[in-house]
Amino acid sequence: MRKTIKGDITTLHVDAIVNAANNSLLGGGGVDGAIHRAAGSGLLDECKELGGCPTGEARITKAYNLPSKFVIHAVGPVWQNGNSNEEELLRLAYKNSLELAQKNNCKSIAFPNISTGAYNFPKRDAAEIAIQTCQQFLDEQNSDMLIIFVCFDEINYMIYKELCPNFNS
Ligand code: AR6
Repeated sequence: MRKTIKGDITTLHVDAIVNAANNSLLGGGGVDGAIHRAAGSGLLDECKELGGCPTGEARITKAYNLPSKFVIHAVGPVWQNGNSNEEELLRLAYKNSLELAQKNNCKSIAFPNISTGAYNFPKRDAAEIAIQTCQQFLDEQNSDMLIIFVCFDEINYMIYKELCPNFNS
C-alpha cells in the first residue's frame, strides 16, 4: 500500500524512515540535517563507522531519538544534465532502500523526495521514478509493506497528488 502525506519525516512512527544522504553519510542540510538533529549524536557516531556510501546505494542504522526503528540512508544522484545516469541512480536509491527495509522485516517505510532539493533533480520526473519503482517492488515481491511518500514542500505534494489521486491503495 502507498500513501502520500505532507509533513516532516522525522515525526513519523514507522519502521524505517529514509534519509536523502550524501556519499559521506556524515550529515548535511535539508532532510539529512533534520534527521541528524532529531536523532541525536548517536546517529552520526554509527554513520562514521559505515565508511560512506556510493550513489544509488543505501545503508541502514538505528534511529536513536527518532520515533522510527531504523534510518535508511540512501544516496540519490546530483542532477547534472540528465545524461549522467541520474534516472537509473535515483531508481536504484529507492530500490535498494526497499530491499534493505524488507531484509530488516520493516512493515512500513517513509521516503522523502530524494534528490529534489539540493541535488536539483526535476521534481516531476523524480516523483514518477519513485512511484514506479515502489509499485514495481510491491508487485514483484507481492509485498504488503506500507510505503509513505513524505512531501515537505508544496510543489512536490501537488505533483504526487496529481500523479496518484487515489493514493491510499
Ligand atoms: N522531512 C521531509 N522532507 C524534507 C524535510 C523533512 N524534515 N526537510 C527537507 N525535506 P534535500 P537532496 C525535503 O536537499 O536533494 C543534504 O545536504 C525537501 O523539500 O534534503 O537529495 C545531504 O547531505 C526536498 O523535497 O536532499 C546531501 O548533501 C527533499 O527533502 C544533499 O542535501 C530532498 O531535499 C542531498 O540532496
